[in-house]
Amino acid sequence: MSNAAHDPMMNLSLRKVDPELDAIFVKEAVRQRDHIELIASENYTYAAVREAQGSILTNKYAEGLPGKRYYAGCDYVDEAENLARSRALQLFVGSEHVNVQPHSGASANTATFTAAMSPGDPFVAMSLDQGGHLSHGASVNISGKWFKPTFYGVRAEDGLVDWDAVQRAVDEAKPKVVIAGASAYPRVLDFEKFAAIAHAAGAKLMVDMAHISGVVAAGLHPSPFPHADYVTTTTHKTLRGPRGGMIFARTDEAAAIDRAVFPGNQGGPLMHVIAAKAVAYKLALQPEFRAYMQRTLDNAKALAAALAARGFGVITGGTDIHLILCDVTPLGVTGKEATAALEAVGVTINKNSIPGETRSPMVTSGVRYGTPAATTRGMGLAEMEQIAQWSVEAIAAREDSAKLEQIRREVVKVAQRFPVPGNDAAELAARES
Ligand code: DSN
Repeated sequence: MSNAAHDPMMNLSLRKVDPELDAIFVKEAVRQRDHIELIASENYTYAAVREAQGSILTNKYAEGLPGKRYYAGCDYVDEAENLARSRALQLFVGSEHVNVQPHSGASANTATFTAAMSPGDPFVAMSLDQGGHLSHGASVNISGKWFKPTFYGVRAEDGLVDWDAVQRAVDEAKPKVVIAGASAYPRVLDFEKFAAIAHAAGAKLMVDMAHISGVVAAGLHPSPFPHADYVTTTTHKTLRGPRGGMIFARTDEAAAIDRAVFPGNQGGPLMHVIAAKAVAYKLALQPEFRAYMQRTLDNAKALAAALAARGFGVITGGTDIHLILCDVTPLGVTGKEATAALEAVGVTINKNSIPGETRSPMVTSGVRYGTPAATTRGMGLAEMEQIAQWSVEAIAAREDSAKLEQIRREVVKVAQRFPVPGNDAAELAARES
């Protein structure tokens, strides 16, 4: 009996099985087509990555590591995971060991914490409101509940890492781990200097390169290797792979990291996602990826300059990477108001705290822009200038719905000139309600 005869639902398309959900996909595809995506942590992944991520590898359980699984039938998923591992090590020159199983950046961080520390142990990290990440010790996160963070930040006068504060935090806390890495820091992080401070205090250096892993892979940001003892990352931001995480470690920390991922923090790895990571790493090794990353950084510099020219308070005066942090109070708005005005015209950014922040995280004085997604669509310097102009116009017109609608139509026209990978424009137009 064929599977279709046994259960006719097995081989039907999403459109046939679940029109309600399919209609949501169409709406999201239209949103992606008609909006300009400038959230610094987002990107559009490759067709080949989506193919691997939607593949039959989702059917397989494979607890353990290649060659050492708890289930039979893992020969081929072992091959896929080994490809992901060897390509990751090739991509990040100087790395020694990698675990490609973490489901996300936050779970990679939690696993690393549990490998490197015991509950109650002290560590040092950049505070969330100065550019750090939730999983680096925020009181609402497991990292802040189970471990003991002491924070450093950036200097109020120039927005750059406050090295005196880093040293002070290390002297006071006597940490097991120092974390370097941020979600809203637009400049190069000096990993060598972080390593010198951490190691002199007998601490391990953990670098969270989630935002910049694509920039590092392309050789356009100094590498955390060989300075860091642990390096965590997501795989879907500048690296442009599937949504997920991974952890690099020195050889002598390899077993502890592997145990912390499984069985410490996770059960079965997502083999379809691991296969998709392998595809993304292969593509990141190509010269086209380096060229893409260079265009992303060129766009970010151009956008920072164009925003500054229109009155945005660009923190640190510019950017070295793919993201820009701005104080919007010189324009007479909060981060929340600026984000809402831009969303109304189809330009998607996020509100963000800025150094010396006085407002709550739900309001903020700043916004964050990023260029990885728009650059993947093919946008360039002219579009960056245009985005800055729309930004200032939308903020000025935030109470004027007719003007906002006029800008939104201009945004849609430009956005549709740059197709979203995976969106078939003709099919989408036909299905749009
Ligand atoms: N949520 C991501 C960001 O936007 O930076 C970090 O995980």
